Amino acid sequence: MTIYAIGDIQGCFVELEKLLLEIAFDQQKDTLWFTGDLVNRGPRSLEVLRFVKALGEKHIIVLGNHDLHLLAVAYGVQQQHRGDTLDAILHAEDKQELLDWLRHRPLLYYDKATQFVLTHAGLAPSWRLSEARALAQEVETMLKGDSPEFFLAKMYGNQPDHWDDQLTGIERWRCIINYLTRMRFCYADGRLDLSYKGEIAGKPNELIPWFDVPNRANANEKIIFGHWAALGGKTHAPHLYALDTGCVWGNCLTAMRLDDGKRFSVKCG
Ligand SMILES: [Mn+2]
Repeated sequence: MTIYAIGDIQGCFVELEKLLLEIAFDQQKDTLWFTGDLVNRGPRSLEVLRFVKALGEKHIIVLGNHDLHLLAVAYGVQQQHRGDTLDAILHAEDKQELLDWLRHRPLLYYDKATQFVLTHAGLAPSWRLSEARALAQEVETMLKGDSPEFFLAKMYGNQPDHWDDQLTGIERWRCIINYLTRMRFCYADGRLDLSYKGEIAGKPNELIPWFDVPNRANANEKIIFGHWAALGGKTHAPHLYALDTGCVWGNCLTAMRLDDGKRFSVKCG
């Protein structure tokens, strides 16, 4: 069995099909992991959702910020943003099945056999893996519950921006979601900055990529993540595998074979 991890697709279904040809994907033998943000901004989110769901046990996906946004819009607690391309899903006859499947997906996946960690944005610098897994599960429990709309309605916001185990309720869950699905830069003390989205080269002095925060508690973990197209798939830090190569922005869609780290890419368009 071969496992491939694939970066942010964001509705680029044609490129996903090309990438699967490139890796000669065999549904009988291979498993696909996805870094999240399956949907939005690109043209064919509905087909991406249907395809990934139909993989059944041959896939793992962790939720990204755009996937959570889709859930919030679909449950009627958030408006679509300018540039959103979620309409086809919202009008699909299998909409409810797709949404139910999506809200039962994890925010963090840890594979015991390979010891890889998969999350959309990364892990808060202060979290050990065991803590991160427990915190992700707190949010997953809310999403899977009977009334996800109450939770989704209060999910949005940049505060609190610093993890503290004393946080409770929605503030605690929002902080967990922001670290797992929206994080790029932090301050040296691990506080999140959610405003600067540009290149590392042009960043304000006080900001540090989350994986470079000093004394990161999870620095020995092998972490696969997406979300950050401006990295171009590269980090200088060991054990970190950045897979968002900006397909929806006209760049590439990338897969990594877990066995040997070999990467496969297809150009967008
Ligand atoms: Mn994202």
